[in-house]
Amino acid sequence: MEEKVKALQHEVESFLVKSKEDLENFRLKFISKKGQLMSLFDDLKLASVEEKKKLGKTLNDLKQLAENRFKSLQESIENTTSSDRETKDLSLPVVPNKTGNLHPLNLTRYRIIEIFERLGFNVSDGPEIEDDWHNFTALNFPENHPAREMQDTFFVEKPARPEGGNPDVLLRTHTSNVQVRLMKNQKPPIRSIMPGRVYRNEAISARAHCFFHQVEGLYIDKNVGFSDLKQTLYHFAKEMFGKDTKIRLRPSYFPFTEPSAEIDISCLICHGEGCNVCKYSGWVEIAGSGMVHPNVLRNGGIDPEEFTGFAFGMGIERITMLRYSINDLRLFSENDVRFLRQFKSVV
Ligand code: 2U9
Repeated sequence: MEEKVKALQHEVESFLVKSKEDLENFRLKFISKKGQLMSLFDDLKLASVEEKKKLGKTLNDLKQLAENRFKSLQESIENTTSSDRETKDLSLPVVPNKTGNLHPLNLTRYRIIEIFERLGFNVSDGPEIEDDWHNFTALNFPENHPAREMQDTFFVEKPARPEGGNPDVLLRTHTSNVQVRLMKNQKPPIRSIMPGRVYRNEAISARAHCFFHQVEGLYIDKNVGFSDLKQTLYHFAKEMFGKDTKIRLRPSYFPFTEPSAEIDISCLICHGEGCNVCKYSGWVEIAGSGMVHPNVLRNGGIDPEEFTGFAFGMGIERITMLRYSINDLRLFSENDVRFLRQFKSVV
């Protein structure tokens, strides 16, 4: 019997418990009334008085040992969930962390910057909260131009005079304010693009938003002509949309350029055949442009007799929508990861 007790003690100490089932087996074998330990207590009843004296305490100690070990095994099994232990294969390769990716508007912005930087343009930045002069007056907007109305522009201050009139501080409606500041601070040659956020007092829909992003460009030097404008935007269109892209210029009007032209590219979807993206015209508009108006050059401190320049402007949202076939402007500002995860992280 002594040997049986010793063997059981060894088993209690070395019994391996890795799961809840193992723990239950431990309980059945060493703790439960029908287990091996209890049957040794039954055997002890039949032993001699001498043996009872000798083994009674040993068996009680073993019972205590089994109960203590059961408690500590139970705690450690509960702390490590069975799903962790039984479903994780530690030999598997590590699952890569899901890193974020660039917003599609940034992908387009970086690509536009890349194209123009290769043509020798640098990138300029300026304030989003602007005064009337830099946003409108310097750009040859007449006093009564509709863009200056409250319905079109977000004003930041209240009217200075009680009788009304527009306040002086506003959220810029285009990035042209940066070009005005550039002309004031830098002598030609100026060859710069201005990407940035602009604000207009518009109701939000699939086709319009109260804020969006533009890239404008300005090139001022001696003898800059309309052919430079045309060639630059032709090159841009081919780089941005593919080498088979055609461009066409349509006459237009802006207060800050004269002559002015809208730039269309051949439709990327139907290649000129006609589809609902190009409204069956074969062409889609990507930018506005023109030769900088002499009044604007003068307002920027540049002599129009000595220097000429061209300027252009495009909506980054519009270019991105054409590039990725996106049909709703609101997707850009909703931050829905199901939309955002569709774009790769490389420009
Ligand atoms: C200076 C002189 C000239 C910038 C220009 C446009 C034409 C134009 C629109 C395109 C789509 C705005 O985002 S949009 O709605 N822009 O059509 N912008 S020429 O001309 C300038 C700017 C600054 C000093």
